[in-house]
Amino acid sequence: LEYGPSVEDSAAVRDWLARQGAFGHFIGGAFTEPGALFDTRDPATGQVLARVTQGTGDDVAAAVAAARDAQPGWAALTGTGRARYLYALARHVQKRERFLSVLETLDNGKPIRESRDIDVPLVARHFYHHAGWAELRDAAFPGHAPLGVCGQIIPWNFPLLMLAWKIAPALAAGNTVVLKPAEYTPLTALAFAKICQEIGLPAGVVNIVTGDGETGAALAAAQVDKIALTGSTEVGRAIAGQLAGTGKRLTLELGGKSPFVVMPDADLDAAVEGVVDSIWFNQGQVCCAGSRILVAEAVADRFETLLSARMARLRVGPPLDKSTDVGAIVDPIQKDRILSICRASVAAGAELVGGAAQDGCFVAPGYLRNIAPANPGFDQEIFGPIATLSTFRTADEAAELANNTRYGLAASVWSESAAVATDLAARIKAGVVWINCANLFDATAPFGGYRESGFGREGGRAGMLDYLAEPQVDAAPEPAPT
Ligand code: TXE
Repeated sequence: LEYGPSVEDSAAVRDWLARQGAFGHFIGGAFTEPGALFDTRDPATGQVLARVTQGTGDDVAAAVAAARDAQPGWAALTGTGRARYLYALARHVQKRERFLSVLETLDNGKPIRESRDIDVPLVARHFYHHAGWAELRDAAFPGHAPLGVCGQIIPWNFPLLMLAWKIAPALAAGNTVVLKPAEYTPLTALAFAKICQEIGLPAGVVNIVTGDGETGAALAAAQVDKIALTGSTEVGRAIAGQLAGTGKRLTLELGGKSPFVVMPDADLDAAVEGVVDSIWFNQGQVCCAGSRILVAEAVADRFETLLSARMARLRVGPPLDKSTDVGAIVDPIQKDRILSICRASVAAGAELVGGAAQDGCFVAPGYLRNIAPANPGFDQEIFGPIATLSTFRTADEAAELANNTRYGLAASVWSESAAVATDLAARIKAGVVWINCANLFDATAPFGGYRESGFGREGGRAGMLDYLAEPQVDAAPEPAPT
């Protein structure tokens, strides 16, 4: 594998960061003067990468005002007019893909292979797809109007991809946006702001305000028409309370504890690879990670032997190294959180295989076995590279265990029989059920949850509808002449 970003690229990206000095917000098409600053660090080394502005209520208000001013002009463009900008964003993300994937890996700690081959290509794909929706909007959604100004709050696990999931449909529908990236990973959003300038996106259509949860709360309180959050269930609950009675639209994409069900007739080698993609991808910091492995008792021993052998071959290491499988956890706080849920699970009777804490922000892949549904690790989102492993005897029991959760974001079912797989899939309450695969994403497929995983959909037609207002119901039509 002699292509792709290398350590030399990382020196170029660090130079670029050093030249920027401190970052202000991106408001009305320009970067503001930096204000009170906070550090964003490389979790793999602990080094400060850049200093970024903590957004105040006034900053948020200025960004919302810029978005408000820009919205009528943006909505008045033809669909083809808006599509041209979305295509340009997609092409420029592709043009800068090496830069963006190195920057993402530095700020987040994910393996470069993932940011290069998954995150950044999916970002471009998302903008291309939604350029199509911009052109189709009036034909596909007659009478629908954009909502206006959308406030968007995103997490740190897929920083640029979550930005694309939020911004692309909002713009395609004719809205303008104020987006707040997560405090751990603001850098690719700021690089994206530079791309908006580069393609000549009209000022105020995209505004980026950096900061922590206080900035997010200020955005939810501002004069916006919609809030879209991807984040923790706790923050989702707080924002839902804050918005109650305001008439603002809300979509929430929150946590999960998704089942990964291995039926007795599954291809076990393939299922083990599925686990790698499911819970050891992105250090397990994935809302739809298949974090609860449920395996048929008849094949459980064989499956576990294959699983532990595969796990031992995963390389934990420097995220910029192309041979790394498991990179750094985003922040020491998240590492502590992972370890504390593991400790509580072991104290409650589970056995931890692998999963050792390592120096710095690293945790080896692992899984909790002998874990009862009452164990905290069975129910709590660990959000790290640690799965749970339990067994079932019948398909009924598999369905019951799969649904034994307060979440409902995703599930994955493994069987060589289409009938067995589809029967079980239909009985699992989750926004997406993958069969013989896991963590596959596409811009055409709506993504979202049930229960405490949130509501609203992102991607495809359903995702567009969440950025559009229902058509006005006209006065009763004239009665037909008799
Ligand atoms: O999330 P937060 P955290 C889960 C996961 C993880 C846990 C904690 O289990 O371990 O949450 O992560 C902004 N009003 N997920 O604390 O706080 C915040 O600044 C408005 C799953 O990092 O929810 C950031 O931009 N905004 C999840 C965003 O919310 C607020 C991804 C998410 O941060 C706010 C992330 C407030 N009061 C964590 N407080 C997923 N669904 O993938 C914080 N924010």
